[in-house]
Parts: sequence; structure tokens; C-alpha cells
Amino acid sequence: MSSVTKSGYITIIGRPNVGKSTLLNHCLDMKLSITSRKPQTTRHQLLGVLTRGHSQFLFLDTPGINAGRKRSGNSIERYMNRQALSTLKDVDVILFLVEGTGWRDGDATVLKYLSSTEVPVICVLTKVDRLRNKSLLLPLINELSQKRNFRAIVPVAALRKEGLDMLLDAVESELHERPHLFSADEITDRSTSFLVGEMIREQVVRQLGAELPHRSTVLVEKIEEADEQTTIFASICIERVSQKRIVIGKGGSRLGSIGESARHNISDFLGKRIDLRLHVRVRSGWTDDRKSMAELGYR
Ligand SMILES: Nc1nc2c(ncn2[C@@H]2O[C@H](COP(=O)(O)OP(=O)(O)OP(=O)(O)O)[C@@H](O)[C@H]2O)c(=O)[nH]1
Ligand SMILES: [Mg+2]
Repeated sequence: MSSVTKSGYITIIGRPNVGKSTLLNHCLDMKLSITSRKPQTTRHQLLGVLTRGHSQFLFLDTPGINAGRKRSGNSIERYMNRQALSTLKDVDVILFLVEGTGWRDGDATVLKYLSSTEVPVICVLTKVDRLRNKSLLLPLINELSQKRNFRAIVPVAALRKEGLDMLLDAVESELHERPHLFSADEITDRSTSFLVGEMIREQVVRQLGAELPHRSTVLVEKIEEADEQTTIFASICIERVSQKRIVIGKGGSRLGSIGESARHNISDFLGKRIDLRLHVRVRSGWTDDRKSMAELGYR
């Protein structure tokens, strides 16, 4: 092997729910980014670093891009689109994700944003394990290759780790000779507090109905480290008093279950015993108020 090192930023772009965060986690072989069955799970850019031999892949997971919401959506939706679209400028490779089950209107919206970029775009067909008949991939690949000149079109099934080596090879050939920016054991530049907040929010998204997760967020107030265990004080912030009942649940059962699953995941991630003190707070209208959003980490 030569001693030449390569590195580069790779953004993972696509409509909500297409499988971006799952792809990042399985490329890194660890659960860094939160995932769920519901669209709009990811809200912030998240760097995930993979060092493989002489190459360093600096992946950026992004929120799903929403159609037509750039101007008309509320502040948090605009924030999410901005988080995703701002990555397009300064990266070396764009991964444009489309579900292997077929092209949708939401994909066309994302592709439009890529029309003026000079950055190489690789199209990734996700969730191909869901296709009973794999021969359906060929017409989709043909359809896609007419939409844009992609550097490659790579089918993957991230949950089964299928196609990931081929994808990493395709990405690697686009990376430039450059020193590594992170040491081989670094995974992200995000703080523990950010990652812990996300792990709690993941349970909010997974365990509450369709509407409430979009109206809530998590604020990690304090992390106290001791020899035996780490104590984390955090709040689930919602918009209205009436939502409190839903988050807390009968006899505190829902909040208890959110806290327990989050505590388990945080403990696995940090490799420590965790005491999680979770509260529910009302911050009225925070999703449409820039100042509140900034205070809650949406800058
Ligand atoms: N069967 C199957 N399901 C997958 C695969 N990859 C992702 N999924 C599922 O698709 C859903 C969405 O995955 P995410 O990774 O959260 O999608 P996302 O694009 O990050 O979504 P947002 O952050 O909301 O934009 C989850 O239920 C995943 O388990 C896959 O390879 N196969
Ligand atoms: Mg995501």
C-alpha cells in the first residue's frame, strides 16, 4: 500500500425517510445517528467519520429535504431544509438517496436542488431488500440514468449491510489526496450532550404518535460525571400544556418508557451506568420562534 492519504466530505441527501441515517450508521458500523419509521426524524447535520486504510470518509447525515417548504414552512422546517441544502456547497461527493422501490415526487424535488452543482453525485438505491423481484432494479437504474449523469448508481440494503463495500469503493475513487482531518478513533465532532439529547429525542419520535414529535425537542441541561455513574438532567420541550398529558402518559408510563429506552441506549453508547432525570417543559410556540429555537440548539 502506498502512504498517500485521501479524505473528503460526503453529504447524504434525500427526501425524508429514504434511509439516510441508517446508511450512515451501517457505513460506520455503529449507531451514531437516530432513526425511525417516521419522516423528519433527523433535524441537524451530523458528521460521521470513517477511517478505512489510507482513506478518511467524512460523512454528513442531513435532514430530509421537504418539497415547497423552503419559504412556506414554519421556522423549524426551514431550519431543516437549510441544514441539508447548506452541505451541498462545500463537499467532495454527494450521495443522492432514492428508495429502490421506485422514484417519487419527493425525489424530484431533491434532484432539482442538485441541478446546478459541479460536485460528483452518486445515486444510492436504498432498502433493496424490500424488493421481492430484484429484476425491477434494472428499469429503475435505466430511468435514473436518464435524469442525470451520475458517477455511479449503487443499490444497497443498509440494514443487511449489502452493497456498502461497493458504495464505499465508489466514494473512495472520488476522494482527493489530502491529509486526514481526524484521528482514526474519532467518530464525530458533536458533543456528548448533543448525542445524548438525540438519543432521548429518538425515543420521543419512536414512542409518540405522528404529530407530537414534530412539536417537541429535547434539551440536555446538565451532565454530572461521577466514578460510579453519570447523571443526566434533560427536558422534553413541547409547545402546549395540553401535550404534557400525552408525553407523560397514564401514571407516568409513557415518560417512564421513553426514559428507560433512552437510558439503555445512552448507557451502551457511553459505556457507563446512567441515571437519567427526565422532565417535561412547555415552551409555547418554540417551533416558530427563532429565539426559542436558538436556545434549544437550532441555530
Ligand atoms: N428494509 C429496510 N429498511 C430500511 C433500510 N434502511 C432504512 N430502513 C428503514 O427506513 C426507515 C427510515 O430510515 P432513516 O434512516 O431514519 O431515514 P432518514 O432518511 O434518515 O429519515 P429522516 O431523517 O426522517 O429524513 C426506518 O424505519 C429504517 O429502519 C434498509 O436497508 N432496509
Ligand atoms: Mg435521518
